[in-house]
Amino acid sequence: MKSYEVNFDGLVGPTHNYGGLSYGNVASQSNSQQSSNPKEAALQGLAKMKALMDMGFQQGVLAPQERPDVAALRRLGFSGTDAQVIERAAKEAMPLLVASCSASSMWVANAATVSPSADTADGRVHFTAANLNCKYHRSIEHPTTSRVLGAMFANQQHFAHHAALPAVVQFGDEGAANHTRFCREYGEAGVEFFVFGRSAFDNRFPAPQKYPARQTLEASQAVARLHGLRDEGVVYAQQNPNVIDQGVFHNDVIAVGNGEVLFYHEDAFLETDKMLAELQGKLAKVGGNFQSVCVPRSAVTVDDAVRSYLFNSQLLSRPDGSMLLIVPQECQANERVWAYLQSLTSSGGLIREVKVFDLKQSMQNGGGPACLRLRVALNETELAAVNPGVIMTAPLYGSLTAWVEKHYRDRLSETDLADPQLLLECRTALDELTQILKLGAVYPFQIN
Ligand code: SUG
Repeated sequence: MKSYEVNFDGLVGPTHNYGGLSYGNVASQSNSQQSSNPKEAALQGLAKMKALMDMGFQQGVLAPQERPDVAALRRLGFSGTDAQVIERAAKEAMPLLVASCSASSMWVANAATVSPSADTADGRVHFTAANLNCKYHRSIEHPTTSRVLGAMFANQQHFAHHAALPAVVQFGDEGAANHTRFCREYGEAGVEFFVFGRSAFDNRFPAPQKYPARQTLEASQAVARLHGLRDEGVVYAQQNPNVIDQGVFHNDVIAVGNGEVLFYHEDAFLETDKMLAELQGKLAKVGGNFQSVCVPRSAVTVDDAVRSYLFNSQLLSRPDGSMLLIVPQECQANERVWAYLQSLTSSGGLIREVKVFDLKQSMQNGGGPACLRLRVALNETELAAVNPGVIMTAPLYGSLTAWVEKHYRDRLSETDLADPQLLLECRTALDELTQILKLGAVYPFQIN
């Protein structure tokens, strides 16, 4: 049976703004308080989806969340009408209002961890929504994420959904941003690679000194158990705490994998040789030939990687077996990174082509091409069971761009977030979106 990797990209929501909310994420910190352009952000994301679809890749779309999150503000003690809740929060606790307005659900690599059916004990595709427990503005995403994923993958025979792990720091889980899967074919059993930043219960593992390690070993292990993965199909590795302290807040800022290939920076991991040997051995057991491409620090520094997001690229398999790398334009702007990419694609290896995208609006909050997509490997039967409303087509692209043009502002600054009108605009837009994507009622304002 045919199988595919389907990229579901997060559609940027109408409140996209630069709140400076993510300590440890260099871009989020350095662009704090700048005014944003939500319309441009959404169109940049849609252009990437369209381009991948036009290149023949399977592409889907994942809906943004309801923001401002009035229900979250109510849980923090703000009361009255929805407009009063927003006005009071603006007056008494602006940082909480900013957090409740974040469009961070666009970075759907953090929405969930997904295991394809070929890896799981019950032969279903498993999803565990990420608790994103490290940052308040992201910790409020998972209930809606679960409802949206449930509406997209609504067939119990093929899809199993797990609620987010307990919302405490010991089980900090950032979803697919710290998870990669290696395989020969997407529909065949593979090796799932979980990368953690620290251990919550075992102090033999070193931890970063400056910035938080968002993903714990214990969270990764819990997800592997929930999904029914075999020990022989799982490899755990620790992220180098020194690179977390340099701004590598997720593993997908320093490594990306696809098929049988891991593309990574020399400083990405601890005990790299042991990890590579385990990946090689376990992939060989399912008939795969593991290959790694290490980018030396002499060619690209960790700082270059953080600024350019070289590794936050999408590594895609083409029908002839070669691979294509989708990178943000910041890679072209960095001389060393661009020179490295030229040498990589001309070296006769598997990665033959680089395509550059302008995702500046998202990049300025630390989200590159890979952050914006959730990969779901599906066989033909499973793909047919996905809600067809969320699969990208030329008409859907047309509807979504028209929807963005109609509803989105082209400038948003912190003071705009206090405008109750923004809430009404967002709800009107999202109500229409659920009809376009045929999701049913998934937002709190549609349910309560
Ligand atoms: O969680 N930025 C996101 C970026 C997530 C990128 N995702 C992956 N690497 N997979 C984060 O730090 C910034 C929001 C603000 O500051 O307004 C933010 O949440």
